[in-house]
Amino acid sequence: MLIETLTRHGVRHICIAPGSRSTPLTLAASTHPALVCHTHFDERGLGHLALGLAKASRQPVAVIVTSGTAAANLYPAVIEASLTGEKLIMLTADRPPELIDCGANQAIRQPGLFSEFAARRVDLPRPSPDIPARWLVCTLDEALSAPAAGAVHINCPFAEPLYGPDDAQPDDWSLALGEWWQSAQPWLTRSQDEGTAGGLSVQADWAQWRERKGLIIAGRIPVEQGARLAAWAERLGWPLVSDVLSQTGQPLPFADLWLAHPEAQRLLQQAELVIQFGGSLTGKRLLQWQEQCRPREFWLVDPLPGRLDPAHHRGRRIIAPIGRWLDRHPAIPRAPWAAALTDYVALARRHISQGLADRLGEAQVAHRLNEMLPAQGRVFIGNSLTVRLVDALAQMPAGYPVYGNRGASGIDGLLSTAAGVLRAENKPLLVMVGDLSALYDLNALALFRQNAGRVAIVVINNDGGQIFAMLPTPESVRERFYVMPQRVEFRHAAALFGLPYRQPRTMAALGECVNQVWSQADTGAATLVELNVAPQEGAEVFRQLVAGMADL
Ligand SMILES: Cc1ncc(C[n+]2csc(CCOP(=O)(O)OP(=O)(O)O)c2C)c(N)n1
Ligand SMILES: [Mg+2]
Repeated sequence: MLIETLTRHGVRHICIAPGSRSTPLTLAASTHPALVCHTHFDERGLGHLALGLAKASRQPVAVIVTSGTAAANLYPAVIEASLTGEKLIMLTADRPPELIDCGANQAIRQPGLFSEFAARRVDLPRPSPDIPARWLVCTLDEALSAPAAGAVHINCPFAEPLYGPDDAQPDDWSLALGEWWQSAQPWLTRSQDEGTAGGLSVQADWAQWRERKGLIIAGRIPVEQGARLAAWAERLGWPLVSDVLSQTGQPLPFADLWLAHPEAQRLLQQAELVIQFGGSLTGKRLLQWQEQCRPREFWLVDPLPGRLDPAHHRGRRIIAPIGRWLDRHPAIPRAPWAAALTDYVALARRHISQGLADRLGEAQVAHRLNEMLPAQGRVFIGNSLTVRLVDALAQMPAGYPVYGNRGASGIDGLLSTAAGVLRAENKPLLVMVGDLSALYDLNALALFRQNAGRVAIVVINNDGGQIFAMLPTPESVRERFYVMPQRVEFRHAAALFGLPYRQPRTMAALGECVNQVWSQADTGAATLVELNVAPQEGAEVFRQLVAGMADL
């Protein structure tokens, strides 16, 4: 019944790890016709797999794990979802109360395990005929339809026997729900009267503001809204400075470089209104500019609650879906007021091509990323240097879905999250991660053995966390305590999981290699592509590009 209730809230994907205590949940999920079951033996990866599925499908995704540390391993995914808003439903099987705190095996205190990071929490009692079924569906419906973004934690104690009859056999207790079983609706539907204007308030002074000099910052934005935002900004004649996850097509690309130019900064200071859509800005110069700008008004529009503005601007925090907000705030055609910015973009573009030698390197790969993207595909970009270089040096096509984990920016579940993105839509997928990130989540390669879409996993092996070579880490201890080079070759990892492996040595060979993946007849296993690059070169080239930009 619990599993049936989930489907009434749009759950289609459910991720299951092995365990005995979770048997009633697992068996109910496995026989439910509306559910696609995904499995993984590692709960940390499983949580991230669900996160990726939720990102790309935009639906709530459920997870089933057994009791003990299995449940605790979902923590990183719960935290990431709390920051980026995906709806995850974590079903943690538990022992009944009489087996807690008394030395019973695999029994820990699970209620409240995720603390403030769970958006909602339901501590179920053990199943009992004394508690009516309508209580259970009502309680779950209420928790699952709550507007809070992030993970719902449902702790489910089960006493033995665990292998008895399940939901599939109707009994008097569940039959008490009557016609609910035949319907497709929740027992309790929830609606909130959101007031006037189609549930969205309009900024009363918008008609005046749109006549002035505005500037738009685009952070992380859902894919179909990025291109719309770009069109809206263009009509207004307002510059749009966008992050790698903005999906806007970055009409003014390479912002992390051209913002290093003092004249470009001065020009932007003329903006009277700055509107930021989406949080999580990646580029250092953009973050710095956003922090120090003092427009007459600063608005931040995003459906997620919370401030989302580390610079604590005085202004308006507007909680609204971006597309609907744009509908309510129509643009009027105006001539661009900062047209000279395109000169700085051109300057940055020339500066990049002059600064990058024609050989295989991280910065080169980032700059030419869109040549490698599969048609109608998706790209998942790992953290650390990878995302910074792509943010600064690439121009992603408008509306091309770009994914990443930029909430808490962990390197602990990137491959698993990418596997979730893949499984949500089965489109071709390019994954790009650093070597330590890949090692961290190595057993996620088990999720890439059988795929319905073509996949290339590009591991940029610069021998350790070379982001730390870009930061002012103390040189004497940099290698030992920060970079931690592992001197590994990923050929062996690919072999362990039976994945095809490539190790291109030139940019041309890399291009050929990924194109081969996109054009191969069979899907099947993902190809692991290892790029061995000079360890500190990516960080160093980037540092030089930024430094040189200021002098142009
Ligand atoms: C779970 C987690 N632990 C530690 C960090 C801190 N951290 C950020 S980047 C990084 C190094 C990543 O190395 P790699 O994946 O090789 O990327 P590179 O720096 O070489 O681009 C570390 C340890 C983190 N973000 N997440
Ligand atoms: Mg690295």
